[in-house]
Amino acid sequence: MASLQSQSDFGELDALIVGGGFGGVYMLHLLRGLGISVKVFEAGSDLGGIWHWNCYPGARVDSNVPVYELSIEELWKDWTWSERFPGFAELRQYFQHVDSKLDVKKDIRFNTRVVSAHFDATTDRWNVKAEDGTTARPRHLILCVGFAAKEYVPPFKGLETFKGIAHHTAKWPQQGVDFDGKRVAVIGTGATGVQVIQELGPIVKHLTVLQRTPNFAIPMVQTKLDKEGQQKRKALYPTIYRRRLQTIAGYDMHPFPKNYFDVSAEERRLFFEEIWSRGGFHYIVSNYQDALMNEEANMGVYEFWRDRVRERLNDPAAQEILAPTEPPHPFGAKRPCLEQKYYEVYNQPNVELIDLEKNPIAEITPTGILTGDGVQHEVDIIVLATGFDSVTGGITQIDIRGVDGTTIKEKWEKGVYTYCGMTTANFPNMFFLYGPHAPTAFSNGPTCIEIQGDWVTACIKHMMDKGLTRIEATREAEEGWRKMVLHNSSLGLFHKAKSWYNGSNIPGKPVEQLNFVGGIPLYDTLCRDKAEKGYEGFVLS
Ligand code: N01
Repeated sequence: MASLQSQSDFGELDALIVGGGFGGVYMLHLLRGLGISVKVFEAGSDLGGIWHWNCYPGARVDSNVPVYELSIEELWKDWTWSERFPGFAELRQYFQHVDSKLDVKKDIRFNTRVVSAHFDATTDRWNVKAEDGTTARPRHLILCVGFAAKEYVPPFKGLETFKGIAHHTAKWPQQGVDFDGKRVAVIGTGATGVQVIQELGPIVKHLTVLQRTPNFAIPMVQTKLDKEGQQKRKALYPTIYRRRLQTIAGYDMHPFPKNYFDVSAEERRLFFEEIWSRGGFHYIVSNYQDALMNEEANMGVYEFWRDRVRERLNDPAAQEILAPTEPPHPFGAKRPCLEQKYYEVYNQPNVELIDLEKNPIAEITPTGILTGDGVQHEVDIIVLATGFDSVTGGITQIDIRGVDGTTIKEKWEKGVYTYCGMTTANFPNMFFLYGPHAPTAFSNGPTCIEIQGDWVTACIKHMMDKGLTRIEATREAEEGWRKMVLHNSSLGLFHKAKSWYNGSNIPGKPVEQLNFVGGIPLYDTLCRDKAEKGYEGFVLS
């Protein structure tokens, strides 16, 4: 079925969803079930959200299947993956499978970037405009833009003068880039940079890695999956999906119910070896329950990681840059990523590692990158793996104006206020999924999205049943939610790292925890509780 492309004024809708990734597709499916009029506007040319935009070399999910997929039986019952951690191409195929089952595209307008949404208090509707002039007047505006919809390119002096190819990873050309025989620089070693580096190191002529802060990357332990094995396990999928909701991060793993110092050094060693060998996020999520709370315990967790990594590096200088004696921040306080042979890349003769902490980028020249030591690194391609204005940027980049005309950007200029991590006062009938003050960064995406999608759908149904046209969080309720989010975070070590978790990766952005740290079960319970109490903290009319 072809998607909507011709109509430019959609008129009054019950709901408009922005974004066609996991969140948007799930919302569309649920809202159709209410029998209401609902459409999706998606900036990209196809389904997938983050998996549409992120097609850089090596792009792959750090969450394992089948927890990283929607729990809708119609979708999982005859879908199989080829790997435990699928790459972007297979994730895109999954979205096409979703369309073949749920026929979602017929209600999605692609190539439609929403640029403004103004609330009209006289009709309790949103006036929405897209870049190409498309308009709609939905009752409910549901932002499913993900946490990484606004990429960040640092203001490197001279970047515009570079004569080779330079792309941010989130705007990677869909047709790909030819790396054959090329000299490549990668700036940034977050989850994205690590994936690019391990993919390109073995194939390019020369690779220059420019690292500011080391990433505490842990082994992915990728495995091939076969169809038969997956089919056999499908009887367990409903239980697996139910258990996602009972785990702190919405996966299939729990923190170990003991403190680091409850056991002997030998016990710890054995335990670390065991969770290390499982791969995935086990070395963080399944670690001792105080690993992210107690600095001494955290240091022990770091040291085991450091020593494992150093064993894989031949050069003592590289060992100190990539896995320093003293960590720059607590282990896990900044997002570690999963790697496959990442560290071995630095043993290759064609790979050069630059420590930007000691030798920063002075400027980008027409033919390469000049570092502070006066050395010009000649390159043909620059990969900007420099991250995102995460969690809030995808929302604040849209001109969204609430009841009194204030924009969401203005409202969140000095700090984020949300209620239940899905709504914010002065912006009635607006919901956001996988955004600020929700488990977002600390959660498996589909788990968080399903909790929120179910909640928003129940809320809209409640309003329809009661003949209500407006719901708005109160200022008091969002003050309370914000306090709780910040308090929970202050109990751990998260504030001890500069990270996109807390906005400190973006110059000028307020530095505060942007995510709900309390875990999936608590978040789910709190949101349900508000609904069960008649939408406590909201004004409905
Ligand atoms: O972005 P990042 P990312 N000069 O912000 C460096 C998800 N993701 O795209 O650490 C030089 O983590 C910056 O340095 P520093 C995942 O949740 C998921 O890698 O600030 N360097 C850092 O090294 C992830 O956490 C998958 O010192 C500069 C890098 O750029 C999130 O997306 C795959 C700089 C940015 O790292 C974001 O990851 C990939 C400057 N001026 C990503 N400014 C999956 O598995 C920034 N940097 C789904």
